[in-house]
Amino acid sequence: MSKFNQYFLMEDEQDIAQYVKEKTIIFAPDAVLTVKEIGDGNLNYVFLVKEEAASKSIIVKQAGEELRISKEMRISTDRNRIEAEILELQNKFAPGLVPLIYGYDTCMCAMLMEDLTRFRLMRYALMDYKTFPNFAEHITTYMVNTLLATTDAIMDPKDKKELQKKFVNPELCEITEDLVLTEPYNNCKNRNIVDPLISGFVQRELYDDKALHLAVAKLKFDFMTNAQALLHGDLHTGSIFVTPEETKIFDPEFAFFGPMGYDIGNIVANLFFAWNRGYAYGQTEFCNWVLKTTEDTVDLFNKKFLEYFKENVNDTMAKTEQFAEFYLADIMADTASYAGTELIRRTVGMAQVKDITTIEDDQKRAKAQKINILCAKNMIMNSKTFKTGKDFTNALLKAGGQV
Ligand code: SR1
Ligand code: MG
Repeated sequence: MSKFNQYFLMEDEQDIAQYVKEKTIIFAPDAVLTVKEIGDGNLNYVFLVKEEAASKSIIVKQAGEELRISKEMRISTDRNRIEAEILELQNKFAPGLVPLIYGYDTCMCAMLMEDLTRFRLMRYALMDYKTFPNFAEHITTYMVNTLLATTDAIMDPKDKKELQKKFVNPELCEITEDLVLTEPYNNCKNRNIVDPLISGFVQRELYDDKALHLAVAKLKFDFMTNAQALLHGDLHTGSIFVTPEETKIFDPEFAFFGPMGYDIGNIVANLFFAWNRGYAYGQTEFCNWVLKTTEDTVDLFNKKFLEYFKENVNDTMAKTEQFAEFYLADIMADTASYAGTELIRRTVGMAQVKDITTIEDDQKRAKAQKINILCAKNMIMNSKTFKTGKDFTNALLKAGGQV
């Protein structure tokens, strides 16, 4: 019997080589393979498998029962199935913008996917102040096509409910409910990581601010109950591969039906982390590109949303005049709010971002963290006033001027 008929974590590179030979028709039994673990996320193991002689390569991604970020955290390995299935679906909605999936193995909780190692992880490229002229165009097509297409306005509500059954994702949603929408405001599980230089600021601005707690409590319950669209669920710059020409969005294991502003807000916040790093290191040209890209992302999303809505709306009541604009205004308010929660959780929560943590100068790092928090609070507390790209970048620049 094959050793791969019972789940175990393939930590050994020889296991991976044997696995792909046995379980795929891509490599012959005598192929000479090189295997390298290239995973960079908090959850899974990712291997690059290459057969140099035949110029073939694939990626194997396996879900472990314990998370990489913390051995105490155990979540269902079914997340890998969710990821493989949603990527196949998204490839229909947004062709060319997600990696190709070659197969999924329910026993080993492993998926085989297209090798994208010619791309760079966007977070690291931004940390080197690289710019990507097509990014706003690509990410807005991806978001409009995957998010709006899975709402009740466009999709047949019965088909949508069938999809909802497939993408119920309680354990990964719980991670977000805890790490993004609870702990940053009270440290109730004692897992926050607060830079000592800003501990007084965090106490005052986050832990003691009751009005903020109420606003975030409302957001948490919106996240848990508003099954608006099929989200990526963790759409940060570590879930995006880029080249100067192309963009691929991957790693949608947190996918579920939720408020679409959560995805859009994550993009905005992660662009702001890149800006903050550039600002700390005096990279003016790069910072201007980030601001322009944020504005283009919001404005193009609005434009493409209304076009897509007009062309594809099916629900009779959703065709009512001004409904699309009303729906979009709510999405923009959610975008501002969830950009705020992402900025805050990556600054004081358990899972932080290298854009900020690697700012070497203590004072500059503290300043970046304070900008994140002040900008976030403005976006959460005044979310309904956020409509255009400039509204978002003005909030960031205003926070920068206050610190
Ligand atoms: C315990 S997992 C921590 C974070 O990593 C993932 O990428 C998600 O962002 C999650 O919140
Ligand atoms: Mg991830």
